[in-house]
Amino acid sequence: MPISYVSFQVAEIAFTAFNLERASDCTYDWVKIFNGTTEVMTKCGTSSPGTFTSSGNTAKVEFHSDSSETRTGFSATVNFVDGGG
Ligand SMILES: [Ca+2]
Repeated sequence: MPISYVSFQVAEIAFTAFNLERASDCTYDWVKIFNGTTEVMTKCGTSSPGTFTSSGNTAKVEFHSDSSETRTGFSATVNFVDGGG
């Protein structure tokens, strides 16, 4: 009897530029990345998240800024790739 698979896709988020206000605890301006609904990282300053790949078919990027210090922000590309299975 064959074993069937349901293929699914995962999100691949690649940050190509990243420059936010810096703070030791990222309290002012930040980017948070969620794997599904689970927060996996908070980044600020020039500490780029690099490339993040979700484990399931949902991910979220949340950006917050306050009223002071303007920088260039971030850019990212999102691809949905075959996660196997
Ligand atoms: Ca700010």
